[in-house]
Amino acid sequence: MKIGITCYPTVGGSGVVATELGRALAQRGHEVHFITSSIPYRLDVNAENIFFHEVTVNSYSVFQYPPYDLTLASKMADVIKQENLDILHVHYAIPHAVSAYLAKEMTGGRVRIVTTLHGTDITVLGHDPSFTDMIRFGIERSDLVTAVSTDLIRQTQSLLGTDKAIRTVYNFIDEADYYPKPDTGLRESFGIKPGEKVLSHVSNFRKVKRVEDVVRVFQRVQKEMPAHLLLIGDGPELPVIREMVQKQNIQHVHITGTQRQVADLLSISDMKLLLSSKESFGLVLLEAMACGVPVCGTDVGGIPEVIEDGRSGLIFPLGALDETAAGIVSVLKDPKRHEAMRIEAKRRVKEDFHKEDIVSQYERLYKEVLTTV
Ligand code: GMT
Repeated sequence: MKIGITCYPTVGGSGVVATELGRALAQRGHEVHFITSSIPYRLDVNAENIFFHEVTVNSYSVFQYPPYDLTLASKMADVIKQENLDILHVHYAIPHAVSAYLAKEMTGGRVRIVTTLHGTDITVLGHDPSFTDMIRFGIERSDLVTAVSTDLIRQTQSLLGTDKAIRTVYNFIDEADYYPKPDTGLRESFGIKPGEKVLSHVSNFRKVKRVEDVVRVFQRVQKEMPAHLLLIGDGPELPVIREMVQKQNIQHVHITGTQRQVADLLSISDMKLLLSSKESFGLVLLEAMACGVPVCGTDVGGIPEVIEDGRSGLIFPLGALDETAAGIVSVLKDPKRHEAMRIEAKRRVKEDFHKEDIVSQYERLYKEVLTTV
């Protein structure tokens, strides 16, 4: 098949999933055309069957704002015609599904649009009345819609009032990148002594990630055992967290900023925390689990579809900080239980979120949508 992919190319779960999917499809012999504003992080444009079409927005003095969505639609239409695309798979309804619809109309309507919902377009923008109709339009005009969790389907249908069929296709990670890595001196470089426990958090530090809760839980854990906290990533809330740590003089918090070698940092962790107030899936959970790290999350969005409470990790109500800390401490104090969770976490990623299985699901959906009129 000839498949176009549009995503936000910067670091972020949706961009990572779209890129990995494109790479895997290309390895299976499909021709994959990325239509994005820059080369997606992790994409090798020289790889076989991979093509990159840059969306360049020119700025004209008549426009107060450069029209990215229209430029994208034009580029999509161009690539659909030139490359004779069968499928245009867009990640995010807004603006990508709407631009894709325009491009389809501009090119005679043969191409099939597949839209994958990742969360923020629904759970944040879906609440904004000025966007609701536009998101619904993008979804309803797509030939096939998938969402990264069943909870996201439920939220989409209830927020937008659409009865469009949406299929769950879970996210996956590349197990060639995420596996338990040997510690080559990282613990020592952070001053972590043998026997001390390590908690970690990876995110883009947006408000919904509730990183303050992560730090508060860590403080509670520290009262029970010597522990360190790795805060990995960057984003708008990072200065707030930095100030919190400094003002309260919280010891053993290591703010690493954005890191390329996240698997190495995860591999020295004993538990990974994702205490978000909104989270459609939580790709970072899979990354940690693949590195053999049990995960602790809130009972929010798609998180309970990823973590099996008590087996591959722990789930607690949002904001239940005492309960969360007590749960973490009880696992960390029980080496047998912790080891069982590590094994279960790795098993779950391999068996239930396996890359090849998920890529095959997308392939089947593409074939299905190509045969329906
Ligand atoms: O979490 C973010 O802020 C980034 C966002 C993105 O666009 O990458 O993540 C969303 O998509 C990921 C990939 O499907 C999911 O793993 C994240 O759970 C989802 N984020 C939210 O729902 C907040």
